[in-house]
Amino acid sequence: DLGYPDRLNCGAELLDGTLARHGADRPALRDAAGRVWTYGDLRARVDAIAHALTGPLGVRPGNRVLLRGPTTPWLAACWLAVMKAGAVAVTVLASQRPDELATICGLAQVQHALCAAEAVDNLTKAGVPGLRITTYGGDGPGDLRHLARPGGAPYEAVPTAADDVALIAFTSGTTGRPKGCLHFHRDVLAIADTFSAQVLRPTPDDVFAGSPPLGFTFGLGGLVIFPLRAGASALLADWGGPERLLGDIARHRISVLFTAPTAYRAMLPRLAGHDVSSLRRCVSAGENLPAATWQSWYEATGLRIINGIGATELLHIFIAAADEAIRPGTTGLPVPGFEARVVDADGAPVPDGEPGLLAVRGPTGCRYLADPRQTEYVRDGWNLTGDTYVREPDGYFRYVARADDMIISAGYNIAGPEVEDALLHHPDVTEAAVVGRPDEERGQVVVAHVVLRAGVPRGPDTVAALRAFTKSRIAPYKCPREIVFHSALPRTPTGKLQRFRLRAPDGA
Ligand code: 3SK
Repeated sequence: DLGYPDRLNCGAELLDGTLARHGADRPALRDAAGRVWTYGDLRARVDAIAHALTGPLGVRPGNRVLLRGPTTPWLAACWLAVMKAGAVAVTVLASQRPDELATICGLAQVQHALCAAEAVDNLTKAGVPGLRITTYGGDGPGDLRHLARPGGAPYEAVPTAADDVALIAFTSGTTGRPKGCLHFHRDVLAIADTFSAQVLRPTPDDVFAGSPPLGFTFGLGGLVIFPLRAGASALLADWGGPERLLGDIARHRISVLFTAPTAYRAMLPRLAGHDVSSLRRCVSAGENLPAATWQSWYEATGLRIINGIGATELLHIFIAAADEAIRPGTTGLPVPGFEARVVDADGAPVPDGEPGLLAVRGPTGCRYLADPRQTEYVRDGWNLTGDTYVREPDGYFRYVARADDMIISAGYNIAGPEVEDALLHHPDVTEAAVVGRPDEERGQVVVAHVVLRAGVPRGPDTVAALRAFTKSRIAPYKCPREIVFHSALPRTPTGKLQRFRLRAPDGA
């Protein structure tokens, strides 16, 4: 029990509560150009937006407000204003196309949108009936820049109930079918008071940065909710590639980094020449972190990546480990406040050491927005994440594969990620995805899709070298029969690998 009162507004807690504890003059958010908003500046902007929302824009508590734009302090301010106004934020990715936006607006019954002026075209093209769109960061008279000038009266947050819906987050869907997940005001604070406070343990002097967008709850938590709850600050800038992130780490003295395994791999060969000495915490989630990536980062920086598994359904990370508790190659232990277990197809726990489906429950539990798949993914209060895991006898949870990604070849069960980890230990491999391809004789055969380091030839010698290397690390029956080279692997807008695309007959 996190002991929250019945009346709780997460926006007021994150902003007014933190400001009362730490003062108005400390830095809160900074943008890509290095402009800093103190907590006082942020509150003035948020309160002005909240007044505009509930005044001229006509937003009422419970109304759904779509938020769309690149990662900037403005977007975070809009989110906080929606929270304080007691409305419901529907967060989407800036990259989402008109059709996707129309679907989301329809499912979530969105009435209003706050949209970065530069991103408004696709939203207008979505043609959502009755949607009232207000831009920010533009010049027009109806833009929030004019409607919400800081300096007016403070905005008294709407006294929402702790279990009023604050946020509808859509899963990016590794299989292309998004689902809307409802989260309460108390859930927003719960992720800060569990994973962040108890595993990450930030201090008010920390400076956060990372790659996930705010339309992905990994980013919203790691770059807005966690720093604000801790009285710390965050750089809010779009992902501009590994060089840019490394430059930002040095320039802004970033101490807490949130990103995904691919970004750690992409930064590794570029570390020389960049000062990353300000980093003290590196978090990886969004995908399984192979032991090879953890090890290489540790050898290059001396920093132990905090691996975690999170889900939009649970809002943020629910299994992780930090510092001495880290066991590379495992995800870690349930975050305090969460319970996890490994179950069979009927929901019965399987013995330690045996693979099964990961089930989790905790303070942020999952509720889908009117989706018949609720019963498929949530059983008896346990959320089935769709991952195959093993619970080791010491209680650590080890990732095996996405549940539908197990390869069965000639009667053997093969976990693609184990083969990927073996390939990633090879210095010429920068990305690997291993899938099964139907085969008359064996049921399936193992096919590796690989991105090579720049300049490495894609010929048969490389194939033979990679196969021999893999065989030296894992049992021969797990080794790829075929290796296909790519310049990039297919990913969702939030960076998750889309193995289903690689399994398609053309393997595109
Ligand atoms: O979906 C994920 O992988 C994730 C990871 C960490 C935090 C939140 C999410 C949604």
